[in-house]
Amino acid sequence: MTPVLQSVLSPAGPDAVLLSRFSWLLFAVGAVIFLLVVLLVLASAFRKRGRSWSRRLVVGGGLFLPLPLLAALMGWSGWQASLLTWPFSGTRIQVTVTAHMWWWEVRYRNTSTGREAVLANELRLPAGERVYLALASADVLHAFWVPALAGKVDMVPGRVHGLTLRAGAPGRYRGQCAEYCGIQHAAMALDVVAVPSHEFDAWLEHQATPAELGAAARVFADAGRYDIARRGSEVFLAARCNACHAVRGVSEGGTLGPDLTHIASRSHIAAGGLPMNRAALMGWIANPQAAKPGARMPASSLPPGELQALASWLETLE
Ligand code: HEC
Ligand SMILES: [Cu+2]
Repeated sequence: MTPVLQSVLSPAGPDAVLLSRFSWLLFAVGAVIFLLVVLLVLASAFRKRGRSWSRRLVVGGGLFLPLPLLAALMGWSGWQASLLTWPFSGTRIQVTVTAHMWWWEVRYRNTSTGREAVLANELRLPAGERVYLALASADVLHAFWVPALAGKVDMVPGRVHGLTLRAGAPGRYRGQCAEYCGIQHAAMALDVVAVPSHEFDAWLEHQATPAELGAAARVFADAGRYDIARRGSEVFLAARCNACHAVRGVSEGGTLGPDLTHIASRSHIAAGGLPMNRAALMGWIANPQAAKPGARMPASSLPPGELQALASWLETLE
């Protein structure tokens, strides 16, 4: 896997390649014009009195040179824009990405099997395949931007914007909300992971299955830790985490916060802010405001034993 990438200068999809080539062309032409203008200014500053050629040069260079150049660039940019992937919703995999203050809800629908899967802050794609994204917002203006794969698309409340994305090669890319949406706008990252097609299908099938209550037994071979993890699911319900969070197979319906059914299969929590491990989970659940001031999740005052049981259980939800 390549390192985490969030740069328009390392394009990894057809649209990003087009955009980056076009940006370099604009930069090159702009640099040439700039140099020419500097030369003309110098020439006119050091001209000998009484010579009229420098005036003609400035008029010609300042007017007649830029006009055809800019007109040509405009024509070129229109042509390049027409080559960008047109949103096409007939793809096998369709994903609804809904922006929330300040995290991403990612909902998959496999159009051939009809199966649905919900996760958060991670978008997995089969490499080389076109995937249709329906982009929406649950609250305010946000914008979807994975610089290595495609251009930005605004997410306007009450509307659905289409984007057809294709990652050229397996790898890990990074997306970021690109429209100011409140205090934690900068901490609203999206992990984009492109994997080989067969891996993707197995992954999606797994994400679509409800949480396996016996998973704790498999993960923790020793009985003591297994019991702690089992207790975690009881604490989850008793502490009313399910008012906002769904763990399919345990409690459904909570939609104000991320779906936690397979939270341990992701690399980060809190939209890229914290790594996914038990210590980070315990810190987050005890006081989300410490890591992400303003986050729309209240602190909880669970006794240390219950907090640990809860985090241990979440850690088994792979
Ligand atoms: C009032 C609704 C609400 C309640 C109650 C709530 N949460 Fe949250 N939770 C959220 C929101 C919203 C987020 C997303 C925060 C962000 O990243 O900005 C979140 C994020 C999380 C995350 C990180 C998920 C991810 O994939 O990034 C975990 C884990 C979590 N909550 C666990 C819990 C647990 C355990 C409880 C019960 C003690 C709980 N939450 C109670 C709303 C809630
Ligand atoms: Cu934002």
